[in-house]
Amino acid sequence: NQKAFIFDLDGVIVDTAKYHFLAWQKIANRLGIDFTHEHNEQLKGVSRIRSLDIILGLGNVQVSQEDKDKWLAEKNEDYLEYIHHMQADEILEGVVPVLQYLKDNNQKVALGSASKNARPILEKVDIIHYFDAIVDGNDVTNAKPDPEVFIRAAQLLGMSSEGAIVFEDSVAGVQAANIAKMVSIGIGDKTVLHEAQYNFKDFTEIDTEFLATLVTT
Ligand code: B16
Ligand code: MG
Repeated sequence: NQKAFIFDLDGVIVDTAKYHFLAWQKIANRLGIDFTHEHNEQLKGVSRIRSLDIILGLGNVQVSQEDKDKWLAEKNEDYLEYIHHMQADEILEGVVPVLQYLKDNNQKVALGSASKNARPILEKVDIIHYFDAIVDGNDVTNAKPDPEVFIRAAQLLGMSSEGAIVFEDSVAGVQAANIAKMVSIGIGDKTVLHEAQYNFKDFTEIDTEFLATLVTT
């Protein structure tokens, strides 16, 4: 049996959410908007543009399109500074053994991320070779919870959407997987990701027995 296994990036493979937070917080501060870790939860899995709109909404601040473009560029420049220093030790625990198991067992592996910086991050942490296909924020027009990113990933793998398996840390991403009729696996807080078909705190909780079940069912 061969299945399509699709991984989200941020919060699933690496914890880049902390860098997104720091970069957005600087922008928010300069706009005079209070931006906390709790607010940051809303930005998970959400596109860059939508993230800025959410932050502006928090402060009830309105800016011109020109200024928006400026803030988006500044945020990304700052974020790139952070990810420039990333190394393989920032891959979240348990991820590589799962990727290795899938490779060893002839499974198809893809990335399905909202980030436009996905490729350089995978290269930085040196795991890009595990992926048979990559679909990221540069390739899609509709953001999660729209299932476009995952459907395209399955297509690129030459596999059908049905039966594909998605690992996600965001509510929007779990919803996207469910809409695509894929198997949704929530990574993180079970109460937040209660719409997922399966829940795990992190990849250290996923054993080969479970992966074997996914492959055969
Ligand atoms: P960028 P994922 C998402 O990545 C992040 O969760 C989200 O916080 C971020 O705004 C989005 O990527 C866009 O990222 O600014 O790098 O294009 O979780 O879908 O891998
Ligand atoms: Mg994510």
